[in-house]
Amino acid sequence: MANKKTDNSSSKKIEDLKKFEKETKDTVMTTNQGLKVNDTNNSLKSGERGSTLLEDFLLREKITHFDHERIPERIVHARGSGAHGYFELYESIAEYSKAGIFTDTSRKTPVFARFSTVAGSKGSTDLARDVRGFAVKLYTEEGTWDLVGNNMPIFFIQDAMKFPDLIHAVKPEPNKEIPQAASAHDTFYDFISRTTETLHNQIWLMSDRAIPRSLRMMEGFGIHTFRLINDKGESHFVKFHWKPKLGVHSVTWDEAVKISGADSDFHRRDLWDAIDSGHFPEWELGIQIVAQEDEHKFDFDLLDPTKLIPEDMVPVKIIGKMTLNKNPENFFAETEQVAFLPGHIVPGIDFSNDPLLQGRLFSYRDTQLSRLGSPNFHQIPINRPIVPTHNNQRDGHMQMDIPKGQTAYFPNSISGGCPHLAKMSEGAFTSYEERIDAKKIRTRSESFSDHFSQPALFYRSLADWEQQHLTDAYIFELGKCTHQHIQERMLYIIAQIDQDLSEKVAKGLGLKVPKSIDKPLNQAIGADADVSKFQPPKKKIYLEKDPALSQANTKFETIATRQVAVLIGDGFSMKDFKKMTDALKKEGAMVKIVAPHGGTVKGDDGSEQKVDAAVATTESVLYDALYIPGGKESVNTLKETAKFIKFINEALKHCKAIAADHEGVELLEASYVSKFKDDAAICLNTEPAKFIKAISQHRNWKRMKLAETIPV
Ligand code: HDE
Repeated sequence: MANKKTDNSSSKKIEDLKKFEKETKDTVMTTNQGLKVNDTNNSLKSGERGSTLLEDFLLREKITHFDHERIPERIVHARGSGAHGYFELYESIAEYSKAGIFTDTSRKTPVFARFSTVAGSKGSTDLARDVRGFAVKLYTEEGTWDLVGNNMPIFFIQDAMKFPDLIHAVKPEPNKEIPQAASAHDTFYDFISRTTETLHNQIWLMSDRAIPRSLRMMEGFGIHTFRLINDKGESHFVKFHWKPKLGVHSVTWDEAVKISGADSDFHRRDLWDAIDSGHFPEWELGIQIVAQEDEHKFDFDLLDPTKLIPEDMVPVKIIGKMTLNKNPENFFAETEQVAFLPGHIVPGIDFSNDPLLQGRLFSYRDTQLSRLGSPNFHQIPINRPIVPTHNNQRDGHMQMDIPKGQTAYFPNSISGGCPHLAKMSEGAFTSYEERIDAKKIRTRSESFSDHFSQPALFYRSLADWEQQHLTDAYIFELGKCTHQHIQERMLYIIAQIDQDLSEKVAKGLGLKVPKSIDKPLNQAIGADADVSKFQPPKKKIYLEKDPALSQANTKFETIATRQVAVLIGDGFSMKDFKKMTDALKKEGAMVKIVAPHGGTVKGDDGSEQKVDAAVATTESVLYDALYIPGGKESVNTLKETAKFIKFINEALKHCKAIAADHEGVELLEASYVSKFKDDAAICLNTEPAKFIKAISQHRNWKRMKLAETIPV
């Protein structure tokens, strides 16, 4: 992660946005017509005690605007956080793509990225168990390219036609509007258990990927197979990956639940603070390339969006990097109004026939019309490309441009034939000429029928602790279902992925794994289809494990931006404090002082330290690690407040790194620490280096089994 405090965020897009920015500093209040206003507190009345006059145009303007401030939230991905940045290419991939963004290494392409949860409303919690949206708008010299992906490499369904069913099943139930931002309910599992194509994304949803530690610590995937087209018109299949420089890390479910109460803006705040403090998040862009002639060489169909290409089979080639270096100036104008469309592509990139992707190409433009209210949504500052646009589209609500001239049609002679058509030599777009010889048919390809092999590959590839988290998640989610027939059907289906996993989940639910099932497994097919043709076959094993699927194999290189709570009261040892916090800060960690009260605390040398949070206003789950320096008086004061002991016990339970020096160790002894012998992440009177190493490992999962016995 880059750490540049200087503002180098300017780009063609930022300059463009500046034209629309409005300062309030040193200005006089006016109406929207520029009339200077000297009272915005009182309406115009007949007499001091009213009544209010209809004449009051100032009241009417203010209230009318307020009355219409809200626009519909996104039907999915309503809650999101965005930031500006840029993309740089490491090396040209001209052999695959003619896109300028993939051939010109001298470019710094401006981007705007938006990360989101899927199911919850705009005001829901960040730490919901959910897929995260990972949408990137790349303002290229050849037009805007939107790569609208998720933080998981596959999707729940294979055909766009099923999207409304999926979303209606996961959203709050229509009679009572419960639960908010949660998949753990009857309607979701009713649908899942009858639509086995969902199982792969479903098992990812049960994994730690669904509760990221930070938006900066998650991968992004384009999911669908796309095409890259080179200047000879040749096509290669491609999958896009964003790999975070900080590695892929998650919190535990117990933390997620508690963070939702302690700070429901946890991810949004984390992204904002990191950029604000100059710790710019970075992701590398990777591609998996499959030659045209290899389209059918896999055990799965490249067009099936519920399948990933294991990195062990086709390695990810890293080609560039995205850096986010500027927070938005205004949430509504930028993050809320940004409109991503998978149909926004540039020459050198093209679609595949993935039936999910094809449906998305319709949906995103359509939804902007009800969300942003006009076909001119592309004129909103955040949505404007950085290159000029010219065509004969005219008028519409909120038209911002003033197109000149007598003609708005093509061909014309009056305006010299302009705007004239672009030649291929001028960089015109043309669709890849794919040969198609087929009958028109409403069906699902049988090559999409394998629904168990990849969920099983994912489960096998996980580390023990990840498998445990996933099992617990299934028990939690299915435990929230009130219909036993739904739970049992899910158990039968999970057993097709892994018998042992299903047995464990069944135990948690107090049920048995059924030996058979009444209805066909996959009911998501047409009424007149030959049902037997569309039932998922038994799982195949074409790869034992894919290491890239486990977070145990991610990067553990840095403690930059990790939040370290330092627990101190008056009289803390300044020597211990300085030695440890200097070392932590040098590595880029964020040191936060948590004390019995707000204001300042005094060290044993008489100097004062500003408190970041009084213990009553914060929670252990908001930090990655904690440190307690020595100082008799300080430690005695901390011991008097039970919340400090809870703070430590929760950090222990969540397998976090903990360090203490001198008398600080006594405070630890009041916690459950004595249960943990030889724990690599409990650093008592050690050099800072050991603590730093432990924080960089994210968590000490070796502690997990024992930590579960801590009753907090
Ligand atoms: Fe979306 N999706 N989606 N989706 N999606 C929307 O568009 C849709 C799908 C994704 O930060 C909507 O502007 C259909 C896959 C992201 O603004 C809507 C289908 C993937 C975002 C829509 C899918 C995504 C959306 C709602 C099945 C990962 C948020 C608001 C064919 C590759 C973008 C909007 C942002 C948003 C439709 C499936 C990712 C309704 C019909 C697969 C990241 O148009």
